[in-house]
Amino acid sequence: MTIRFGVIGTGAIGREHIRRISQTLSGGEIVAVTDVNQEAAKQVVEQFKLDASVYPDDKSLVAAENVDAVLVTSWGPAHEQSVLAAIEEGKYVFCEKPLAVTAEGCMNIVEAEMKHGKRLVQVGFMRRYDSGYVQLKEAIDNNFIGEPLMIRCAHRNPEVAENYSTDMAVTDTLIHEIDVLHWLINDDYKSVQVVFPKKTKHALDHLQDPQIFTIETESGVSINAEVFVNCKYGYDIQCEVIGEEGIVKLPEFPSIVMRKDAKLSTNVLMDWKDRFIEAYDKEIQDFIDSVRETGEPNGPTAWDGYIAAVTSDACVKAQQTGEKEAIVLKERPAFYSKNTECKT
Ligand code: NAD
Ligand code: NAI
Ligand code: ISE
Repeated sequence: MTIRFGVIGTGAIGREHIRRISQTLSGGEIVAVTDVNQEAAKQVVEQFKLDASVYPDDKSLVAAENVDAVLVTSWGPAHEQSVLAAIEEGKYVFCEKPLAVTAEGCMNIVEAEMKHGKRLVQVGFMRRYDSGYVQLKEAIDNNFIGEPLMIRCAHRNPEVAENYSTDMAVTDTLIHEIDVLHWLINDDYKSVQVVFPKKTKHALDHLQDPQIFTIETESGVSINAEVFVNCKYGYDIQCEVIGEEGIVKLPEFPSIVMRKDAKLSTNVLMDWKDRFIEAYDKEIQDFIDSVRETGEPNGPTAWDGYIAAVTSDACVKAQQTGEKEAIVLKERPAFYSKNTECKT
């Protein structure tokens, strides 16, 4: 059975995912698209030569009879409404992060999915499919470094759009670390504090950049996470876990090694699309395969979306207060007790 996708939001990542589903992956096809900018939706049909209908809005797309699964790649504040509409219709849904922009919105989705009675939702936290993070997790789970004690990580973008605001360092950017780090060390977050170091001259007036988040986990692991979105030199993701018996660290992204003009160098990527290209392929292939084989998606759940939203709310509060803010989750429902195993 081919999974027939309807896509809501045909912007940057919507087009990327349409390309991968129609040209790279197997078992899926694009049969419907919509975007608040209807021209963008029409263009995508032409650009990728899709045999797909253009719908006026998310509700009509979700209701279309030939749509089996919905891909939500609109901007964050629109996600909740589209995901709830998909659940209401009993359709599978792959939703880009954030699942919803508030913890309450994520809980609405969690409750709707539990009421439906089986899993329909997967959230686009693709780092769990990245081979570097998968190797870190294997090493930690196999006790290679003993108990993790500290994590040092950095999320650096060369630049951001003018509308990128201080809170988006959390809701748009740090959210990937928020999701992947608790999964990596099998722990829960307890508190967060934020400091703003000296500001780069490359950031617009309204944006604090860089920012440093100190997150403490329930077991006492201390996480130091830098977000620096005007770093200029490249798109750079770093993560080092320091344990009682040793250290594990993400590999550098592969590059040829160059010797020229008395210099030894390697390339640094400039774009997130390239850094996680294999992880994006794997997460959506896993979604397609799991739905076809088991009738449920297998990757990051709506509950993972909720954990990220609660943590992200505390991080934004900590940006505003300068104080240490508590991260308090509701109890995990039995419905989400099974640990997801991302097929990589
Ligand atoms: P974008 O602005 O390029 O595209 C968003 C598109 O959605 C636009 O075409 C816009 O017109 C459309 N849209 C907005 N609201 C809509 C609605 N209610 N109905 C239909 N269409 C709507 O943004 P993007 O960079 O593609 O990001 C989209 C989403 O993907 C965001 O949630 C973002 O956080 C996420 N994202 C994730 C990653 C990742 O690494 N996982 C990377 C980039 C973006
Ligand atoms: P974008 O701005 O390029 O595209 C968003 C598109 O959604 C636009 O075309 C816009 O017109 C459309 N849109 C907005 N509201 C809509 C609505 N209510 N209904 C239909 N269409 C709507 O944004 P981008 O970069 O593609 O990001 C989209 C989402 O993907 C965001 O949630 C973002 O966080 C996420 N994202 C995830 C990444 C990842 O690494 N997982 C990377 C980049 C984005
Ligand atoms: C973008 O939305 C992403 O999700 C990228 O992975 C991230 O690096 C970037 O900072 C975000 O804007």
